Amino acid sequence: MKLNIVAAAVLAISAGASFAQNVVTIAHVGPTSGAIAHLGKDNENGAIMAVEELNAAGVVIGGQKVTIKLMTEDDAADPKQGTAVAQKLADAKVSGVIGHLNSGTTIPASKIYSDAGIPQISPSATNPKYTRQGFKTTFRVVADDTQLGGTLGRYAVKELHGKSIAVIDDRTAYGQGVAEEFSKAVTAAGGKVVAKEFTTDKATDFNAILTTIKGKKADIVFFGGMDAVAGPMLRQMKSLGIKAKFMGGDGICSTELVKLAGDAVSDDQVYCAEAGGVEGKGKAGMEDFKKKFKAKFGTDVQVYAPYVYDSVKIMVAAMVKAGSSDPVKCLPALAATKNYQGVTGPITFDEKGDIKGGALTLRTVKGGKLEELAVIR
Ligand code: ABU
Repeated sequence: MKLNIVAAAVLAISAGASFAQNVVTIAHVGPTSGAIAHLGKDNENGAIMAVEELNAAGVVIGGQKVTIKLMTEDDAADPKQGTAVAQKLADAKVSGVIGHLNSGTTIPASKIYSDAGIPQISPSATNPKYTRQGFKTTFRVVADDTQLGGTLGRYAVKELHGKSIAVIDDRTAYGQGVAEEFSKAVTAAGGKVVAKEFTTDKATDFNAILTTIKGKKADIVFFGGMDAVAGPMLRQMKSLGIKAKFMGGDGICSTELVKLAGDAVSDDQVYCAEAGGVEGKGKAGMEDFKKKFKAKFGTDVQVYAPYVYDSVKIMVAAMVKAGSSDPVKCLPALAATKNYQGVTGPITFDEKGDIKGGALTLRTVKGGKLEELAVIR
């Protein structure tokens, strides 16, 4: 009998089961290979930092001291690889998933986590569909593309006084979605979209679409996509003599964009928005996080590492509150997260699992650095 219990425990550990053990396994998934590996690694580092801090402080779940184990997986920003990783994590019966980074991987993976009953918090996927599928397992700690595209579209017309606006997207769930919301908001604000072009998230040559846009005399170019594509696009705009302002969502709002675009960017030419933001006293906490992050990893935060950090801590706080890492017990506690004071600001989930009253941070590039213009709610 004793032997059977030991054997069962060993079996559970080798199968990756993480509840009812003194090791609780949480997974992080993002693209740590490919063109946006710098963003995936940024997110992963946020998870590593949170887990190390939790274990150093000590975590007690249901009266038992536990160690949080972080499983890190690479989805390469590829929907197929994303679902393969999700199935692997479901089979391993992880207690929770933080990720994925891209909407194009997060949305298909969420069905697998939902079927397995595993709670998932995305720190960066902004396509609204993610939390609108009726799943009880999906949570998001950032604003969505409706808010991002809508705010940037209004800003383009009302503040930047754009008259002829060109829109490009990369045909991903994120790029296409944010570009559509941007276009709608431009039109609603009385602006004119003079060109709608598209590329892919792997393209490197944009001369044909940029030449079309030049012909339409666009004064603003909006790009729905990621920094890895936006950087070379900005360089090609410069070589074609296009002096238009360049806008994008959170996918281009990274420290890497400035490096990728190099001297192709002039001051006040690029405008982008991060799908979150802190104000007032919250700023000191964020600055402190960024300093600790740089000291630990030797690199600046790209965009979403602090949101991953908060996501891990919220997930563990829900387990502590539920007294169990069993997703069945933890999920209601996670859904009930209210006014959690994270480094990214206060977090309360609405009935869909979205952050209530999420903020945006509008930024521009000045002197080769991303500078904050405003936090908008
Ligand atoms: N939100 C920008 C990057 C991630 C995504 O939604 O695809």
